[in-house]
Amino acid sequence: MNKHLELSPEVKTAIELGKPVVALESTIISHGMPYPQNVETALMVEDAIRKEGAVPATIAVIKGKLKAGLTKEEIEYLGKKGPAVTKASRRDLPVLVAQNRDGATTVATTMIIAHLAGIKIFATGGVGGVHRGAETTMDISADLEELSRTPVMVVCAGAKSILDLGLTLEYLETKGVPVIGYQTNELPAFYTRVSGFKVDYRIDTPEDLAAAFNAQQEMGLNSGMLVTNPIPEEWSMDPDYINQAIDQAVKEAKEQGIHGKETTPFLLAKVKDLTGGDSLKANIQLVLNNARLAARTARSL
Ligand code: PSU
Ligand code: MN
Repeated sequence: MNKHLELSPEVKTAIELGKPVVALESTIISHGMPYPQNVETALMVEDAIRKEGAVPATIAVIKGKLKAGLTKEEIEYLGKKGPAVTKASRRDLPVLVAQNRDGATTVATTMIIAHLAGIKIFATGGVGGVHRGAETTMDISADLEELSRTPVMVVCAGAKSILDLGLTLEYLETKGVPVIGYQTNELPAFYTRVSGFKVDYRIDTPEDLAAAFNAQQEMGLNSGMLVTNPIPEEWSMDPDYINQAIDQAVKEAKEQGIHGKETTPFLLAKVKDLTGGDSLKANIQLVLNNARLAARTARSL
């Protein structure tokens, strides 16, 4: 085992016995939702995974340790501290670890740590991608690069249209990352079930998702896989309403000169402010939905 890695007793036993384990990220806790809903959601998601017969492994960097499996206290700590916790993507790990610091893991770093721990699947809300205007800013999330090089299946609800979804798909194609629609041919756009873009393949069962991932690994392709699971119909939002809020958020980010790692958290918080509690409710439900699908898929991996 990697010397920087620390597994909780529950996660350690599950991995040793070959039981299904689902990784979860922590930037969604610190930067993705407000307190206390972030902590409530993180704990509900863990429960949902247990109910499906799998073991949840929430991932974060705590005092320089790469942790898979957090205590309730650690989740509460990350949730309460919120954006004051360092948002840790791939490039942040060396310094945080060497200096025994804390970090909330993005999709990229959650994949890295899951893979080090031997966990094959990870559930979250939305992934990072190519930002609107990236042709001049070059703002492209490290999540996409990670998907191309780390063999972990990421179950999400698509990407928010704070991003340029078309360019995000182009980038993933170039990098050889399969984009799968779960029971859909449409790329879901987080709050909505459709985006106007198509996925590469539609797969309809957890068993078939697992088979595709297993084939990828058997061939030694060593890349990740992006499974996009549409938000349940009853929680999906009106596209005009949510897209107006997103356009407004993108405009304000530009006016205020927000850039670098602040961009995504700024946009997430703005969209939430502009739509009150509506988008937060949808967000919570889609994460739960992804956790359940990931747990069922983990059983077949
Ligand atoms: N998109 C969301 N919710 C999130 C994130 C993105 O809808 O919580 C978080 C995830 O942790 C993701 C990160 O990995 O933001 C991407 O940040 P960046 O664009 O700076 O790479
Ligand atoms: Mn960025």
